[in-house]
Amino acid sequence: MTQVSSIEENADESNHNDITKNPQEKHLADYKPSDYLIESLDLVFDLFDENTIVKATTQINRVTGDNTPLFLFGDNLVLRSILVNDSAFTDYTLVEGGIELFNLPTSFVLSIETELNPLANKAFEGLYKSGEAFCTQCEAEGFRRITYYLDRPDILAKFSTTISADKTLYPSLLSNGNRVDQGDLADGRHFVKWIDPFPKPAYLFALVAGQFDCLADSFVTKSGRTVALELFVDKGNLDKTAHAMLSLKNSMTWDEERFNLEYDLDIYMIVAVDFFNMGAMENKGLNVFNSKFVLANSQSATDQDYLGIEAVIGHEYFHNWTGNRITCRDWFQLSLKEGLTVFRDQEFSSDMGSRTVNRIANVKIMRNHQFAEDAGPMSHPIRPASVMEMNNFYTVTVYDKGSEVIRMLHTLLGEQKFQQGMALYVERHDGQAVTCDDFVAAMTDASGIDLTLFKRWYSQSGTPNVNITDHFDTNTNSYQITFKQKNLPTADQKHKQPLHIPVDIELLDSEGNAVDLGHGKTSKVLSLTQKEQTFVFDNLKQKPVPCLFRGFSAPVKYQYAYSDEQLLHLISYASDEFSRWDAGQILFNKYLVKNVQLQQAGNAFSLPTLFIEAFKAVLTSDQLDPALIADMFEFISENGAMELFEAVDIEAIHAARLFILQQLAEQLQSEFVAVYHQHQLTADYQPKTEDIAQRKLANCALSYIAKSDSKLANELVLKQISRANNMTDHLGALLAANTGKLACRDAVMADFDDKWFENGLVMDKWFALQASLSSETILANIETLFNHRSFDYSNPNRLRALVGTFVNANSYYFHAIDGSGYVFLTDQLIKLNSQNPQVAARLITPLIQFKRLDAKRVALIKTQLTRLLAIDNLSLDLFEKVTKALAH
Ligand code: B3K
Ligand code: ZN
Repeated sequence: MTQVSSIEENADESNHNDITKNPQEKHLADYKPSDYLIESLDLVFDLFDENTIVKATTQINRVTGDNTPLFLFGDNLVLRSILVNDSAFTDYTLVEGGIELFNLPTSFVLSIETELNPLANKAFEGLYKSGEAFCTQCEAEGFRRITYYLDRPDILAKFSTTISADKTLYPSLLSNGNRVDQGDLADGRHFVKWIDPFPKPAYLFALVAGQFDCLADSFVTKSGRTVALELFVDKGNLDKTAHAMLSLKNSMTWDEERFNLEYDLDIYMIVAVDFFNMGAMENKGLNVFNSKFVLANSQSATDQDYLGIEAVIGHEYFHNWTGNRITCRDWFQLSLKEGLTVFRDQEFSSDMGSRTVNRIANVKIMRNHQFAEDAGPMSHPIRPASVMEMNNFYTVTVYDKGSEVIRMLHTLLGEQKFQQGMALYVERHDGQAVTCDDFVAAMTDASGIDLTLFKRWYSQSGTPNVNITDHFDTNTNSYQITFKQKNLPTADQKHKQPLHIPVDIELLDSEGNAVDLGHGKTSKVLSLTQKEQTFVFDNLKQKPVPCLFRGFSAPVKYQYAYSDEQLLHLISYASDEFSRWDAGQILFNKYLVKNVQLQQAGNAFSLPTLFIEAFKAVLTSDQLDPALIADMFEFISENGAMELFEAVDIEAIHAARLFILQQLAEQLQSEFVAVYHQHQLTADYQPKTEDIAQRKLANCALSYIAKSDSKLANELVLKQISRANNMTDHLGALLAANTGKLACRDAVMADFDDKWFENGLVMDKWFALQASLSSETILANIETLFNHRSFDYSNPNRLRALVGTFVNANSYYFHAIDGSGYVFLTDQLIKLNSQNPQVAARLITPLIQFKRLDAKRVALIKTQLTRLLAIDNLSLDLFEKVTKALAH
C-alpha cells in the first residue's frame, strides 16, 4: 500500500501489513492494562481529497508506571506537529507501527497534527473516499490511520469532532453523537461540530462527508423520548430506502420488547456507501453500511436482499448495547460482542419471519463454512488465543459459532434466566470494556447454573464429533442411548477436552407420536459433559426413533446409524420442523456418500425407491410451509460435502451430487410442474413471509424443471420474466436458465445486462450467475467480464460477486485438475494484495482448505501459495493465512 505523502521527510513509512517488519503474533495471555488513560479527544478535520489535516487534542493521564514512555499507534500517517500543554514537543521517536513519547508529565494535553491522503486509500480502512463521499472504517485498528492514538478497545474517551469541507460538494458533514454547532467558513467551505456524550473506544469513531438524499423519520422510545432517524443514500436512491427505515424501527421496538434495551442518543444515522469491505459498521450513532444492505425496492432487490437488510440493520442497531455501551477489553474478546449480536439478530429475524427457515439458514452457514474453518489451517476458538492480523478474525467461527455458543447458553438457561443474565450483564458492565468471562459470570450469577465446564467452548477450537448408539431392552422396557464425543486435534490446538454439549432430544414411537419423557414433556435437553455418557429412559413400549440435536442444539457433527425408514419417519413426524429438514439432509448425505463410493468402485450410481418417495411426500404435502419444502430440496453444497469425507474426491462428489439432483428432477417432474403452477402469486409484490415462501417454492420447482424438461422450462422461464413484477422472480427465472443451460439463457442474460448495467448492486446478481456457470470456458468468461462496463475491480462487492462466487460456489471448476482455478485465484490475490488486503484475505479461503484433497491438487495449491508467499510486500493478512496453510 502506498499512501505515504512525501511532504515531510520523517513521515512514518511503516506499514503494519508489511511482513518484512517482523510480524509478531499477539497473545491473549499478554494483555496488560494501559499505563495511560484518555479522558477526552477533540478532533478537527479539514477535508481535502489528497491532503486532509487532522488535529487531535487529547487529555491524557498516566495511571501506572513512573515516567513510562507513551506509545501511540499510528499507520500510514504524515506527522506535522506535536504539542504538549501547548508547547512544541520533540522528545519522541517514530517507531514501527507508531510513535513513542518520553518524559511526559502525569497529566497533560497532547495536540497532534497529521496529514492523510484519503483518495489514495484503496484499502478502505481509516479515512477514504467512497465514490464522491468521504467516509471512515475504524474497526478493528483503522483509527491509527487517522491519528496517533491509544487505538485499543479498552481506552474509552469522550469524543468531539469538528469537520470542515467544501459546502457544495459536501453539504452533509456527519459524525458520532449530537450536532452542537455549524456555520460557514471562507473559500466556500463550512463546518459542523459533533459531541458524543458516551465515552467510546476509537474503533467506534466515524466521519462521513458527502452529498446525499436523506430519508428522515423518528421513533418514540418506550420511555417517551423522541429519536430522530436519518438514512443517507446517494442522490436518486430515496425510492429504495423504505425497507431499511422500517427494519430500523422494527429493530428498536424488538430490542425494547425482548431485551428491555432502549436507544440512548437523540439521533440515529445510517449512511449507505458503495465501497465497503464488509456488510456494515456499528459506529456510535452513525452506522456506515454497504449499500447492498440498505437499498431495496421490488424491481431491484430479491426477497433474500430484503431479509438481509432486515438482519444487518438489526445487527448494527443491537450493537448499540452489545458492543458499544458494553465493549470488548481486547480484540481476543471479539465474540463477546459479535457472537452475542449475531444471536440477537438471528432471534430478531426469527421473531419477524419464520423461525424454522431462519434456523435452517444459520445451520447451513455452520455446515457449509464454519466446520471447514474449524478443520482448516485457520482453526481458532471463538475467543482466539493468538492473532497476527486482527482483520483475519472476523470469521464464521467468532460470529456464527460464537452465536451458537450463546444459543447453547440460552438452551441451558431458558429464555427467562437468560434475560435475567443479560440484565445483570448490562447492570454490571454498562460503560465498560469487558471479557467473555465477565459475560458468562453474569449468566452464572443470574441463573445459579454452574457454567465452569461450559466455558471450554470459549477456549477450545474444532467441531466435536458425537457418535450415538442405542439399545432397547425388551425385558425391562428401558431404552438406553449412549453418546461418545470425540474432539480431534486441530491446526491450532493438539489437546482437547470433553465439552458441555446440550442434546435436545425427542423419542418417536412407531405411530409417530412423541413419547412422554416425564412431567408431560415430550422433549428434553440432555447435558453431555463427559467423553462417553449413557442416558436411560424407562417404561417405553417399543424401541423409539430418536430425534437428535433438535433445532441444532449444539454446533457438532453427529452420527447415528439411521435406517432409511427411520429417516422417513422423522421427516414425517418430528415435531420440530427443523428436524424434519435435518432428516432430509441426513438422507441426502447418506446417498451422496454411497454414490461417491459406488463411483470410486467403478459401479453405477443408484438410489432406492424410498429415497424418491420420501421427497415426493414432502413436495406434495399440503401441511408443510412452502418455504420449508423448498429448503428440503436445497442440499449441502459441494464445498460443504467435502466435510463428509476423510479423503475428498472432487470429481466423484460432483458427479454423485448431480446424479441425485437429476433423479429427483426426473422422477418428480410432474409434481414439480404442479407445484410450480400452484404457487404463482398475482397480487402486487410484498416482501412478507407468506409471499416469500410461495416465490421460494415456485422458483425452486422451476430450477428442478430446468433439469428434466428443458423445452418446458424454457417456456416457463420466458413467461416468468415477461410477467415478473419483482426481482425475485426475474432472478429465479435467470437462475433456472443458467443452471439448466436453457436455450434462452444467453438472450435473457443479455437483456438483463441491458436493463441494469448502470446499477452495480443489481449487476452483482448477474456477475454471480456468470461466475457460477458450469462450463469449461468459465475462466475465459471471467477474464472477459473483468472488462465489462459494469465491473470495477476496486469495488469489493463486484469482486465478491465475480471472483468470490467462482471460487466458492463453482468448486468443480475452481478445483479443475489442471490447476487453472488455483492459478487464477492466486493472480487475483497478487493484484489485490497491495490495494485491498482485507478483501484478498477473504477471497483466499478455498485455497487454504486443502488438507483432504488428493495429492495432485495439494501439490498444485502449494505451488501457488509458495508463489504468493514470495511476492514483495505481501500483506500481513495474506501472510498469516498462507504460512498457516503451508504449515498445516
Ligand atoms: N463490527 C463490524 C465488522 C468490522 C470488521 C473489521 N474488519 C460489523 C459488524 O459485525 O457488525
Ligand atoms: Zn457485528
